Amino acid sequence: MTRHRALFAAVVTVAATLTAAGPAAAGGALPVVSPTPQQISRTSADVPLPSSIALVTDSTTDPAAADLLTSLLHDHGVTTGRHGLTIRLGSTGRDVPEQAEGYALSVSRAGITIAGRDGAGQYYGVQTLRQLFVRSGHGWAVAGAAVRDWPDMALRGSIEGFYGPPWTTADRLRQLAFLGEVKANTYIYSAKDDTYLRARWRDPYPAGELGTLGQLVRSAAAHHVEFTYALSPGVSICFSSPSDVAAVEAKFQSVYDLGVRSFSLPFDDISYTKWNCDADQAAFGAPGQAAAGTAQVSLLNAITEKFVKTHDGVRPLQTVPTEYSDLKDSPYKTELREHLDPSVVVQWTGTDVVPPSVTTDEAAQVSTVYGRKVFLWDNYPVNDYEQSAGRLLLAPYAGREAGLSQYLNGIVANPMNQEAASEVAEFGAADFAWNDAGYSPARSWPRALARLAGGDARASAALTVFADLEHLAPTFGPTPWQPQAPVLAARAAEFWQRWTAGDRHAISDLRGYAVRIRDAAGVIRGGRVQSAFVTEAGPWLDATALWGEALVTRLDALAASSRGDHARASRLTARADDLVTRAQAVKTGNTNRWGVRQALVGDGVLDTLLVQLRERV
Ligand code: LTM
Repeated sequence: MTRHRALFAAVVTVAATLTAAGPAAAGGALPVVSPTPQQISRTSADVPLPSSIALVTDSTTDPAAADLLTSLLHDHGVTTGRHGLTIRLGSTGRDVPEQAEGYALSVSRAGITIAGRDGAGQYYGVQTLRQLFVRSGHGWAVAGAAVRDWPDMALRGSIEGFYGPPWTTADRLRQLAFLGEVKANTYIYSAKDDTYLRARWRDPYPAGELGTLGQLVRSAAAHHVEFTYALSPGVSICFSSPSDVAAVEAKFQSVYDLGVRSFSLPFDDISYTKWNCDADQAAFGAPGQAAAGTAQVSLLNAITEKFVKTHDGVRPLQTVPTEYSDLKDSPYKTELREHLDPSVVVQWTGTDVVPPSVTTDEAAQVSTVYGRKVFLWDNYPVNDYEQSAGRLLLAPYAGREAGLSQYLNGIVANPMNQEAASEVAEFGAADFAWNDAGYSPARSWPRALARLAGGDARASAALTVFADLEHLAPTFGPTPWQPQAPVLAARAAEFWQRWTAGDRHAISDLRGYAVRIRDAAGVIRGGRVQSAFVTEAGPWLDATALWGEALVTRLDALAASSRGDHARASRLTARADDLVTRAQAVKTGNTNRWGVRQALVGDGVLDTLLVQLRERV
């Protein structure tokens, strides 16, 4: 980041923070808007929303933005007509940022104006307006504000790129709506176990499958999300075979006809130092890294020439190289750097498959190695590998350095097999990709949880307790990049310090938190939390209730023994032992590559605390 830009970003961030949180001009603090806008300020008091407004559109108005605005108004009891407060929606207006997908929004008693640089900008302006609605008596008002906003990264969203059961159509439809809501514009369809994408990549889609894909493509467009179709032929392709190249084109054509305009040819997780046909040996020489690079480049360049450049509206082709998780130059990477068409977008996962962090230095280095800005395939919160077995990954999106937008052309998060649970981390990834300088995990994470809780404050607090117990973010090695249960661990440490100093009141303080753990599942299930999340998290919620009850019971046993009531202490210890056994027996469903496992809850912290407490009784 240049010094000027860093300074500007810092000023904007401070301004946004002050206006969102502190005392402001007439009307007080603004509601929080996510992703964090580049520029937002309070300009007037809240504007009451009448029962009817005049919606002014023109030939530049984006249909998806207009639909979203109309349903937003409708949901707030407002009809659109010719009279009342004026709302203008289009691509003309003063102050519109020059960046693609940017928008300017102003709300005052004179009216509301949303002017987008393009259709997406208009749509994002409406998504911001949605967050400025505030309760006013029995009705609604809109916070008086001026916003100028644009994304820092061109590509933002998710890649369904995990192993194990692919998402259902309902999951994908929910994901596409979610992406639009958080101003993310990319969904890459690359499920490893979707047979038509990888194992049977040559086979044409049956009519039913095509129908479902068409539904997803239309839904993506309605949410301003680019549906990127990723075909992985590397497991069996003969690179030098004209019929295999034609098979790739035919598969792309079949989804182009459904409206797909963005394509990828990933080569991750294949054996690239052996050929799938003898003809490749003749065409590219003995198998090896450099030869693999040449063969892949030949396909990527051919598809760019024969398909991307010959079809209207198609975006630059994307790929995932076979070497995608390091910074070292190699004969393979040299081939890509020197011969791959410069328009092809290259993905990279960081310095490892699941890196502990991603820095600007690393991103700068990798762009030198690949000869272009790269597109981060971020393996968080994916949970398809052994270290993640039995886990939901609900920690914040963190460890990505501000300034990455200078070196990356985008970020897509690889989610869990559980779609709704993935939205917690994805929310942060979208926030970061929109405004990396303004991003703070500590601010973004509670917003992600509050969103999941449907704005229900009690459920949001319960989700925070639950997410602390599902906080561990593993790497491919033994050391996690985010720790398990940091809040509970800190409370346990404080408890032992006080206990050792002879403070017996420490028990009741920790017991208060144990009750919150015990009750979290009930509050989440009884609150306004997204129902898909409640279903997905079912086994972990069941286990949490049992672990929480075990902790409450252990603390009661300790209290009894410290009062000298040993009979009660021993009864409670036996009961807690039984609860621990039952908690350990709760299994995940068979919804992951790793099959049925123990549903892990606060492991390494909660179980350790229970053992330590038992020893003191
Ligand atoms: O990360 C990449 C590029 N490929 C695969 C993913 O499909 C998989 O989900 C992750 C996590 O296990 N690891 C990979 O290597």
